[in-house]
Amino acid sequence: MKTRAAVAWQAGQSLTIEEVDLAGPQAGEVLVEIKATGICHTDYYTLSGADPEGLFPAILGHEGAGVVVETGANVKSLKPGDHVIPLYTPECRECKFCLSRKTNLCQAIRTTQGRGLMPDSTSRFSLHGKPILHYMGTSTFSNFIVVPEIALAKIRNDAPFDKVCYIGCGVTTGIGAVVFTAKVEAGANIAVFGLGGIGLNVIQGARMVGADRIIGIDINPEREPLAREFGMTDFLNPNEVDDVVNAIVQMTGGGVDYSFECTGHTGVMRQALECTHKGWGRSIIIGVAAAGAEINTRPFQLVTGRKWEGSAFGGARGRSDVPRIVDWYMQGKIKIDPLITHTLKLEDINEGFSLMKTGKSIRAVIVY
Ligand code: NAD
Ligand code: DAO
Ligand code: ZN
Ligand code: ZN
Repeated sequence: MKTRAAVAWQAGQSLTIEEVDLAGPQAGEVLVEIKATGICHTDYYTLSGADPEGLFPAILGHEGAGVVVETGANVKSLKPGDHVIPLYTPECRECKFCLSRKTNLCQAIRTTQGRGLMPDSTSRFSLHGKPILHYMGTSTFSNFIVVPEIALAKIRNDAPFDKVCYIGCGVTTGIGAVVFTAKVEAGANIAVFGLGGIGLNVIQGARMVGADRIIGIDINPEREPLAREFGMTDFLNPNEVDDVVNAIVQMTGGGVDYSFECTGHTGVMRQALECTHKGWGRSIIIGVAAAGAEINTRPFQLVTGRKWEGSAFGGARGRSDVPRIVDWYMQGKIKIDPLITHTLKLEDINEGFSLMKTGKSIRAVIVY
C-alpha cells in the first residue's frame, strides 16, 4: 500500500512529504494507522545530525497514537480496530531484561531497531524501489506504519489521539521517572531542572504522588506560570541566584530527597546530584547529553550517600504501564491538554520543528 509520510533524507535538511510504499505486516507484526503524533526533541536531535546513531533516509517520529488496521500471522494480543500507542521501548515479556523485573529496557528487537529495520532485518518502507529506514521502531511521521506486536500498547478506545499521543514519549518519560524509576513517596521534597516537555511532566508526577516541596529550576522565566499550574511550589532561575545548589540546600534544610535532570546539560546534571540530601539523596538523569559528553562530580558526593541514576522512557514497561497512564489522563489525575501548545497538519511538520527549536512550543502535535 501507499502511505503519506514526512521523509528525512539527510541530516540538517527539512523533511519532505512523500507517498511512500509500505509492505504489509509479516508474522508477529501489525499495520497501524497513525492518527496523531507529537514532535519531540529526540526527533530533532537525530534530524540535526548530532545523533551519532542517526541513519538516513528515514521516517522519524516516535510519539504517536493510532488504530490497528491489520495483523500478521501469530499476532494474538491485538485485532483490527484496537487503539494503540507505538513503543520505542518494547515489552516482549520473554527476554532476559523483561524477565529480570529490574529494567524496562527490553532487548528483544534492539539490534534491528537500532539499524532502522524490522526484526527480519528489512524495511517495510520504500520509495521508487529503494528502502527508507524505520526510526526508533515507530516512524510515526508516517500515516501508516508496520510495528512488531511487542512494540504496541493497547489503550482504551475513548481516549483522544491528539492528546494521548504525547504519552508515547514525553508524558511517560516525565511521570514515569517519578513513579516507576524513583518511586517518590508522599511528603518528599524534589527538584526538577528544566521545565520543558519532560520536566513539566516530572512536576505533575510529583504532585500526583503527594510530594511536598516541588522546586523547579529553569533559565527561561516564561516557564514559571505553567510549571506552577502543574504543581511546582517554588521557582529558581539560575541566572538570578549566586549558587543554585546552595540555594536549594538552604531552602530544604540540607537538600532535596530526589532531583530530576531534564535539560541534557552535563553541568546541570552535576548541580542536580549535588543539591540532593546527604545520606539518601537520589538524582535521576533524564536529559540526553550531546554525543561523547561526560559527567563529573567529586566521588565523596557518592561516598556520603547520594545516588546518581538514569531513567529511559520513565522506567515504564510500555504494554503494561502505558494503558494505565492513559487511564490517569482520562480520570483527570494528570493533565495533557495545556502542554499541547500547537496542532498542525503533516504538511506543516517543518514549522513544528521550528516552534520546538525556538522554545515557542511545549508540544506541537501533527494530526493526520
Ligand atoms: P525542552 O527543551 O522542552 O526543555 C528543556 C528546558 O531546560 C528548557 O525549558 C530550558 O530553558 C531549560 N534549560 C536549559 N538550560 C538550562 C540550565 N542550565 N538550567 C536550567 N534549565 C535549563 O526539552 P524536553 O523535551 O523537556 O527534553 C528534555 C531532555 O530530555 C532532552 O535532553 C531530551 O532529549 C531528553 N529526553 C529523554 C528521554 C528519556 O527517556 N530519558 C525521553 C525523551 C526526552
Ligand atoms: O536498550 O539500549 C537500549 C535502548 C534504550 C533506548 C532508551 C531511549 C531513551 C532516551 C532517548 C530519548 C527517547 C525519546
Ligand atoms: Zn521523545
Ligand atoms: Zn523483552
